[in-house]
Amino acid sequence: MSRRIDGKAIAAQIKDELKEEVLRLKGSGVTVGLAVILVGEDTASAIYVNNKKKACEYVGIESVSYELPADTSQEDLLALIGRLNQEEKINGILVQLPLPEHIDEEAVITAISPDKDVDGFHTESAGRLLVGKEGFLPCTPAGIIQLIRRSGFSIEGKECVVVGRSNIVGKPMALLLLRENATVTVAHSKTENLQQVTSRADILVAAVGKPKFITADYVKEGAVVIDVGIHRTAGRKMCGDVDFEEVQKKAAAITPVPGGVGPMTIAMLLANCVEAAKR
Ligand code: BQF
Repeated sequence: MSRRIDGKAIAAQIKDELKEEVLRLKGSGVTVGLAVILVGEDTASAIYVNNKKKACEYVGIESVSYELPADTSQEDLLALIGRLNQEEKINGILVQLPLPEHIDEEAVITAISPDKDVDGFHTESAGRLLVGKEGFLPCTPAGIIQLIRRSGFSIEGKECVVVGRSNIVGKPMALLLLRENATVTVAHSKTENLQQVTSRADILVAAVGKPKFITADYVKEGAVVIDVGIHRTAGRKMCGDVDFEEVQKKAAAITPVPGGVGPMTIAMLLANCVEAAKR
């Protein structure tokens, strides 16, 4: 039987730390402001944006939200970002992804001032992470590092396998683990003998995008298993990329879905906003 890593509790602890810091900043005349932009009305995106706004309110970050119609032109969106880049009271700008088909996500993300890139998706932020310069870290991978550390596991020297190579999770996750002095393997949909590769992992990060894809056969006895996936089953229950029931019998520790990585992503967004205001 394994330990369940309580992401919700660890995120709550981080939010309480941030709340105090926001209060301290207010005392010295500094406010923290986040602009949240949502284009169209994707159901999941609306939920995520709502989670972010509520979390901001909790820690005392002033969030201003822009909910734009699905047919908003790229030009109008870029113009809004241009104005927010100039606004002193806005420390962070978040554009909720995915954007409607007719909008070029890369163009939108790079329009955000790197100083306000609290999602850490700008090529400038990615470049900084790659070469080891200070910058905003993508929230999900940064949250996972915190989750592992704060549950008392060490990363240095460990064999880590990341399954998935997206710009938002897989690639930055690998870089952050490397920065923590882990030995890192990035596996993906074209990896041969995937089970053999993942079975080497002391720390396994699953960002596959397929419900319950990681079964016990993919996991080494005593591994720490981090589940990045979020899926909804036919019965409206949530599940991750990991078959929790099966894998928990074999792992030393495992994150649940919900209540694992998700809340940490939100906590790291808040941390980036506070950092942006301090700089
Ligand atoms: C939880 C996200 C995929 C694609 C775009 C708490 C969130 C989720 C789950 C949340 C996510 C996932 C977000 C839980 C933000 C994380 O209790 O398990 C919070 O709001 N997330 C997003 O903004 O965009 C996504 C996943």
